[in-house]
Amino acid sequence: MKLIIQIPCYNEAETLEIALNDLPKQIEGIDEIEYLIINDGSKDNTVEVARRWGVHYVVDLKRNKGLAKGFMAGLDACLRNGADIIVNTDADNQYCADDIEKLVRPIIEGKTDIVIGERPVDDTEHWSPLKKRLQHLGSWVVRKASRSDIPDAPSGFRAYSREAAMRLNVVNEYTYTLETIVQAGRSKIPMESVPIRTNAELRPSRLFNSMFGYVKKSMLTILRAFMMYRPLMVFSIIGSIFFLLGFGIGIRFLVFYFNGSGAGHMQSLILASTLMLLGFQTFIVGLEADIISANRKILEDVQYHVRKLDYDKDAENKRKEDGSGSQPEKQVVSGKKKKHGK
Ligand SMILES: Nc1nc2c(ncn2[C@@H]2O[C@H](COP(=O)(O)OP(=O)(O)O)[C@@H](O)[C@H]2O)c(=O)[nH]1
Ligand SMILES: [Mg+2]
Repeated sequence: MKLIIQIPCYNEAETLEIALNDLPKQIEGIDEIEYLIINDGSKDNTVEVARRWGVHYVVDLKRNKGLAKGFMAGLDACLRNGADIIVNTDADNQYCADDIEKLVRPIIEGKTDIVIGERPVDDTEHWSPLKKRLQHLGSWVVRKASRSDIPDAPSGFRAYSREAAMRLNVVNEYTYTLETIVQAGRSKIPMESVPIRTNAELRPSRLFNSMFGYVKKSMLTILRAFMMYRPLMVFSIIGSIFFLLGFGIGIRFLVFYFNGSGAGHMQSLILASTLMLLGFQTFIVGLEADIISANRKILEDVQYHVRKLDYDKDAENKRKEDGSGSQPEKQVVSGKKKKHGK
């Protein structure tokens, strides 16, 4: 069984080596551990630090594409290189690397496909009370949207089985953490959480630099992900609000009308019919979105089978290459193998 530990990096030259040094070299039940970094257009010498340390793979994106795209590019490379389990951790050594063992154990034992590390949010000293409350609120919304019981949704310390990684899709550009939980929950991919430890802060968070920006982007991401899986419900709620508002105003008009003063309330009649129409139209849009979402499920299924063929073939070739004793060139760019001059 092969484990690849991936680290998304954006200008992480200062802390990456500390994070890499802490990574486990062996884990019971795992035959081989490899290390991969995703360099997302860093302006510093992140790549040099990683190469000097001896990571097996560097996914080198020339321009910054954001954490979500970087994460997916990493998964792609891990799958092509034959990972049976993929662990994601941070370059700022935020997570206690010894707990990677706890993350992978339920997958090795075949109990689940995704394991998410639960940080001790309330005991994290360098977080403000507001940030702690927002983390809890965000996780609660994700639990509702995904119908799961994951206590710490924004945690980036996770393990995925090969099967689960092949099914994942991220369309937003901000973060993969929330969307993947909604997708896994709604698609009924087995998922569980284990408590993990965190380390002292080496640098401030890059993703949580503005409170307002973080909340806005997170809420939009969750709403969008939820709408992809339950569009009819969302549009029905919005449509009902318009319709009921119009209906109430219409009743009010009828009361006036039957009391003989209907002529003075024409505006109410227009507003009532406009709102009711709007509500009805919104419901129809919901039906259309529901059909699109059914198509998405079919597309996801097709995508899974195409990925399986593609990735399994690459992984098999890789195994043969490794087995033949030749030293394979392991540096990769965007998931594809790239030859480097010596
Ligand atoms: N690929 C990629 N990774 C990023 C980007 N921004 C941050 N990261 C990485 O994502 C991880 C989490 O970032 P961090 O600032 O620690 O956020 P936090 O853990 O949520 O507070 C780190 O390993 C960063 O290097 C980005 O734009 N692209
Ligand atoms: Mg971090």
